[in-house]
Amino acid sequence: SGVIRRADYRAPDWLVSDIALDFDLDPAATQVRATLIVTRNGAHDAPLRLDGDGLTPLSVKVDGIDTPYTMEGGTLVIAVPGDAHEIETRVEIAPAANTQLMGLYASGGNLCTQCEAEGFRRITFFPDRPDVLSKYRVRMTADKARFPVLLANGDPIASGDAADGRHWAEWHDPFPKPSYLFALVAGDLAANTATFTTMSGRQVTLGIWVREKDLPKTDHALHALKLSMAWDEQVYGREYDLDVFNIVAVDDFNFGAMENKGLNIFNSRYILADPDTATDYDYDAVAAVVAHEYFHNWSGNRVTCRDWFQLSLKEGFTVYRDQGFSADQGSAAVKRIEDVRGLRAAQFPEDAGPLAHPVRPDEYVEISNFYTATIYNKGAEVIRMMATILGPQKFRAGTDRYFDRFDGTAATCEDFVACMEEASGVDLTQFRLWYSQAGTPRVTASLEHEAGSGRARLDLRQSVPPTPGQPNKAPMVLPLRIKLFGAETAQPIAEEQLVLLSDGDAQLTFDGVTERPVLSINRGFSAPVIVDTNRSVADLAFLSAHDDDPFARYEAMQQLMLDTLVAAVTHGRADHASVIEAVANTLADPALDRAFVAEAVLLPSDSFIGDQLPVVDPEAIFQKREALRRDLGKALEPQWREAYEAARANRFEYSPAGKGARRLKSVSLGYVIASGAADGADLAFAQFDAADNMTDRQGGLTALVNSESDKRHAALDIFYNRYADNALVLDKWFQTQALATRDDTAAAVEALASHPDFTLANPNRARALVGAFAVNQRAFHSGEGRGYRFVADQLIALDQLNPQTAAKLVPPLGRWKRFDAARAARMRSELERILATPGLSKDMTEQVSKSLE
Ligand code: BAL
Ligand code: ZN
Repeated sequence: SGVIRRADYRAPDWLVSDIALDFDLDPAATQVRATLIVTRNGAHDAPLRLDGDGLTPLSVKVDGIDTPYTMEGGTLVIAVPGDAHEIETRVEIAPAANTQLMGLYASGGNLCTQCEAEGFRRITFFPDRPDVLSKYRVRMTADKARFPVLLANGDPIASGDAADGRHWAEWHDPFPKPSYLFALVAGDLAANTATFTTMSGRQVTLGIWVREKDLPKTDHALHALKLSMAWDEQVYGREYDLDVFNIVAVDDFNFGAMENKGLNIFNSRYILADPDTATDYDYDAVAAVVAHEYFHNWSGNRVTCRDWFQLSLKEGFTVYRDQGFSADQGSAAVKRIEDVRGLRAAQFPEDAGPLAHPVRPDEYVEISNFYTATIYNKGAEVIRMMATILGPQKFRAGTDRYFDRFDGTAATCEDFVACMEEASGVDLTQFRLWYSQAGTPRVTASLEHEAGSGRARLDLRQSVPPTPGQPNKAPMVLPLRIKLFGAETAQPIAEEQLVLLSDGDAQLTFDGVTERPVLSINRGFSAPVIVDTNRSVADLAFLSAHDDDPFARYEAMQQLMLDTLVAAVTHGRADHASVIEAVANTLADPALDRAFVAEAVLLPSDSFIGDQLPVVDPEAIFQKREALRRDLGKALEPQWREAYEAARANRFEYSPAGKGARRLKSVSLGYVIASGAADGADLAFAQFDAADNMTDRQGGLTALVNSESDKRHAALDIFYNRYADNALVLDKWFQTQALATRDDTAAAVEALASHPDFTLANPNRARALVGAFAVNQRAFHSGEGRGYRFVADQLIALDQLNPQTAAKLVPPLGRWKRFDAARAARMRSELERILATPGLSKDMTEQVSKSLE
């Protein structure tokens, strides 16, 4: 059945201590010679099996002698007599024909690699599993004019000219690594370089390699790299270990970036940034991804994963690390809000749907399908909870122990947790359920106050929902930061405490409570759970004005908005007064930073509102949300204009304050337009036209594209022409239209699929149009299945080129159970049509068949 199970893990039969790779590079036909030093691992007589995918051996030698072999599917099987041998294989591959973007491929005329998870087997025969660690020596020969720069992992050793206008370079990586971290790049590239001095005084040469014309856009990434290197020394005591650290940006990339040892390869969208082409969001993302990949040098590379079931060992931990880095660069509160918003947008629906899986999965068909929000973002929350439970010193003692003990080896999630326990003395036995049980836990919290006795009682109850393959769940350890405030005095009744809810239910009592208490719970989002409380509108409004935990304050406002919108969708109520008052108070509070205000006054997204309802009604949600937006816009129009004007005069500066001002400006503009003000479209066009940065320009464009104003056509044309030669900005042009809230979005998106600049061959472009449209809840679900058909057609076509990227776009169609019967039937029938496509990839087959269950 092709299912790989965690329980079946066995240590490798053969180890490879060293590998020498010799590449004769050519886009059409690259020759690869690999020389492996292999040793038998344990007492067994199994043959040597080397994974291959689409490879045909040109020759196979054992200890220098041509040797017979067999092929089992793609795997090369060689019966070898002894316990230690030198194996040499030769293959020819065609990078230019590689549309999957896995293995060695061509992008923008350059050659590059992507090997995680199982791309190395598309380059050469090898035991392509993360627990086989080898020292790599790489020699590349290529046409010097076409590929003047030759890079690989580790440190450069030697280079020189060869015959016929060719040249060569040799690189050596002294750190044993798994094959998924192998990389090479050959291209016409220029570098922005700098030197970093590590904490022990070693000099490291940093290089960000891009097309020459993009060099001016690399300063932000280079700066972020230096900050990351210093941060990892200060916060985790981790130092860089090679003489060079190179990053290469490429336009065609499945992931965001890849942490190959000493040679990170990035999707160019996470490297290139300047004010004219990158939004504040892009700037933040560049810094976060640069940090993330850099941090992998320890959490991923020096200590890697035993098998792919342990993927969250490196990804969850590294996301937690990059979140901490970003929090330290700007507003920690806003960063937490952004991260939780992201978790709720991507991971909560995943955990509630057909593709739900534990942070440490038990089985998979195609590992590429498990680079998910659960592995990454829920995984990061699991690490965060351990840090919360242990406290900073013990957590740091735990990470020190983990890095020291497992350096140079392939570890498991269990190893990490055991280090945390040993370093802290805290028993994490029950906590481990976070690794094995899928589904978002739900907490019910109800606070009762007896004015007579002055006693308050908080009842807590938890439940973990069933998920595929896991019908019954045990209670988990939920770290809940809790505080009570007095409704009259706004003073704390009880100081914050960390409650570890580990039973199905628990009671807490508070004595001497002389005024009505208001509950602040899951402060800082201390546990990644859904909390239902019996808090009234008045309580939520109170917290939105007085809670001293910024996240809890934001959360109270969100809950107030959600309750209002859910009541509107469910019962047709339109009581907007409380939300308007709470938003007015927040806007008027001079103590709050602008970025926080912008987050707090933003309504929950259509899809998050849908997640609260038993059956999602996309049109009703959209209309009720628009009605609240309109009322907020009208009631507070002077305040929105004031907030807008206050931010307008600022010149661009990338800083937390500048970003906050721009964010509030765009949000305010949205509300001014929502109010129906006659000058709304003019304001938006003026902002679009006069902008000195992409955040404002795209903000103006988005407002126009969502409107009925004729100016939207002119703005789209101007934008297109201005950035016609910039692929990353054209992605924004496609995406803004795919996310539009207009009635005709589905038709517009279909037309855009025939635009000369649209291509499925580039993952960023495919995601910008197809991926964005599929998460535009109202547009995707409009038109009696038109949106579903369009997306299914695109996925079928994309699967032919790039199964990994296609399979990642399946989840919106897989959410059919959340919709009414007519929509569900149409969505299912598109999934069935995809599944019936001849030659469908393993990636798509797994995602689609699970989505139909
Ligand atoms: N390891 C794949 C890309 C990333 O998570 O960094
Ligand atoms: Zn990662």
